[in-house]
Amino acid sequence: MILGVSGQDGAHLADHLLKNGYEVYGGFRRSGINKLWRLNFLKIINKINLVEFDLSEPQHLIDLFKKIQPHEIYNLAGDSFVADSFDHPFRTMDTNVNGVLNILEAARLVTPKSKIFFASSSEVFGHSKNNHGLNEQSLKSPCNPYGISKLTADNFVRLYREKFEIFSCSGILFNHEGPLRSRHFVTRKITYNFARLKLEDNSSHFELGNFNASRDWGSAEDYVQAMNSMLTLNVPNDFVISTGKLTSIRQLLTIAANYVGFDPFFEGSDQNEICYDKTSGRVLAKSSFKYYRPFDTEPMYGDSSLIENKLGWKPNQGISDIIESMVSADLYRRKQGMIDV
Ligand code: GDR
Repeated sequence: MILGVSGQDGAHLADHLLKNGYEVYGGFRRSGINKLWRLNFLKIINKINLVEFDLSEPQHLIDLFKKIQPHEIYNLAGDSFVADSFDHPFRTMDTNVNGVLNILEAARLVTPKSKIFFASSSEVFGHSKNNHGLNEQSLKSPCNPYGISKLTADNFVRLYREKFEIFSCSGILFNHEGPLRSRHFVTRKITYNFARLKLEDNSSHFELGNFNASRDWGSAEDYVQAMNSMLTLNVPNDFVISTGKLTSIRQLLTIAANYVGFDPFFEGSDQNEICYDKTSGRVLAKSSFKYYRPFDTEPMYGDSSLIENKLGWKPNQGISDIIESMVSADLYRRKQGMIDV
């Protein structure tokens, strides 16, 4: 059972589980009905048993688990946009902490033998002093409401594991991207706009925040495989899932621009930086104060040696593969006029 099947990770995980012979129940929120485009894009919508769910209703989850009796539960639902969490701290805590607690309680009462995966985040590390090569033991010091909500949820996941012997574990996921990413996130914003700039000669440039911002970016397709393999263990454990490599926004722009045939050239700095096409002189992207985060997380990268040693998982796709596949999907969907928000 995947809670949050309509999101990027939910769709990829459903696809992965179906390919491995699972019967998949996909939980989606009533308000998410218009977001099922990902399942259509992967051509799996008719292979999943879709069920409505509500993380905020404990009794609803209890009834659902009673009816379905899931062997494995993946919680990929919740608030995921870090910048928004400053404007909605209560909602973030409610969804990401109470939602997790409701799942743990429902499983404890109804299906105590279910194995449960929870999606946590590299944002739990926040302002760690040494933020290079972060692993399961590194200091956790979140610096935004989203990171605090994820760390609190991780503590409940561990508590239920230790006190109630529930098989519950957290994947501490660094950024992970792919063609099914929503446009709120910077990688997809870039690939969506380069497809637009490529297909429409007269279209205008787009704006981003800080070109120097960098992240440890992996592939969502790779990361859902790690989630699934974590539930094959006999004893649950939390794992960091990352690539160990940092890439800046400027590098992402370069990869996407080259892929569609532009010759990217950067001028200026900070909030005045501009990315041009050197050949035509056309402005492609500009940095703008509007998209700067007042409290952005410092660049950090992970160390996934533990999951590699214990489960043999390691990332397959590099950042160029990921960005190129995203631009390619955006070009295709734009040409087809498909809905993909
Ligand atoms: P993040 O992803 O906050 O790391 O969270 P996002 O893609 O939003 O930002 C990554 C970095 O890019 C910078 N940036 C911009 N970001 C957005 N969205 N839009 C812009 O125009 C822009 N310009 C620059 C940001 O400041 C930031 O430094 C993701 C989510 O998937 C979380 O749910 C997950 O937990 C973490 O990754 C790990």
